[in-house]
Amino acid sequence: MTIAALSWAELASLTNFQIDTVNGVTNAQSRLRLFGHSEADVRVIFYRDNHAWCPYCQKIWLWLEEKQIPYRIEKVTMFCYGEKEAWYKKIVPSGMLPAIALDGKIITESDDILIALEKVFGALNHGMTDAKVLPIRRLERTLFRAWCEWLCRPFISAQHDLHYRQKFVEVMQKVEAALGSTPSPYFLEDFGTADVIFTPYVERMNASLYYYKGYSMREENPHMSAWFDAMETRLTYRGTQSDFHTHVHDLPPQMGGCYENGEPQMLINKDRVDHGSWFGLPDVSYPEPANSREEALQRVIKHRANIIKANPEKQIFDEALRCALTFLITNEVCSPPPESDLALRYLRDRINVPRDMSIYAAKRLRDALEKTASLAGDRQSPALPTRHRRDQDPVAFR
Ligand SMILES: N[C@@H](CCC(=O)N[C@@H](CS)C(=O)NCC(=O)O)C(=O)O
Repeated sequence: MTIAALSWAELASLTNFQIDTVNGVTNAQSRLRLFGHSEADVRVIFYRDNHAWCPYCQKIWLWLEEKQIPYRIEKVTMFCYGEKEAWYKKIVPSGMLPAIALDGKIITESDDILIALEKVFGALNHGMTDAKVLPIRRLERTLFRAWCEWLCRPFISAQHDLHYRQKFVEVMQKVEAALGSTPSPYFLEDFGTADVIFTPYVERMNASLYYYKGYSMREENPHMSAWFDAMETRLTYRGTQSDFHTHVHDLPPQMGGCYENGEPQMLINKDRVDHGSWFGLPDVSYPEPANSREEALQRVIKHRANIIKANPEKQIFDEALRCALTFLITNEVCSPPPESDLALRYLRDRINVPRDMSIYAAKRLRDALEKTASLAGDRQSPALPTRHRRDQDPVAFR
């Protein structure tokens, strides 16, 4: 039994999802964060990348959210997906992100930004220059370099790959020891700056090594696993958290290439991240919220005009998309128009977390798009580009 696609109005009546972007939980859609303060209290403008791909921006974002500092957000295009805004180049000629304006003064370089913010608003527990934090900051950079060497050097041989894997695992053992040295799941006794510093890249390491190397960082390292679980208890982190699918496809143009090792486990992982099932992947471990389908539905309804316009098969996509959303929200099978498999998979491959929606909402939406697409055919859309991501140019969505 299949049902007809619901209309946009019918779909809209099936979601009540709403968030308070200004005073509510951490979210990627907000342009202003007040945490109960008034707009007159805003002293910080935070310039971050439009898609929330930039790791150094996530560091600043998480810190501001944890400290509940009132701030305004200005979103800027990264070179890898579009043209840098002229107004931003006037403020920051290199175009680099992140930056902040603090009482009107522009500051760049994420570490300098945190140090400047600490001077005005106080540290997040142990601060950037604390004697306990400094060695953890150095360890983070050591892990970062070991990750880059393994992931971003062209694959030459299994032996070569194994060499860099071993070097990475050696540093990872030091991270495990550091995490295990306090009773808390965090780097120090309590959550603080050290955890914020580690967050962006371990999230990206977890995704990329799973997909390109068949190595599950979160599952293979018990202290790291407990650290991720603890981070996910924080609504601040959940709001900035991305997923495997987003990261593995946003990293190649940013890193200048990510290289597969072709091992059997890697091939299994890659297929799973690209084609599903997305449930149970080690990119998240907190339980799925009850309203994840409603969230996905609300987000698509809000942006449907642009989502349809950006689709290469826009003529048939309106109905196909309504079919997938009908299935998403009612769990009733809805047959999409013939040959709409490519159009549905085009969107499946471009849902971004947390830019578009939270992690479980994205899993639900990808799942509904894939299941609906499979009723129309088994054609896969062309692989996502790796040198640039201009398919994601925000200009198309303004
Ligand atoms: N050392 C800098 C690094 C910042 C950086 O590499 N930013 C990248 C994005 S993560 C950037 O702005 N690249 C220019 C662009 O992609 O448009 C910091 O810590 O802030």
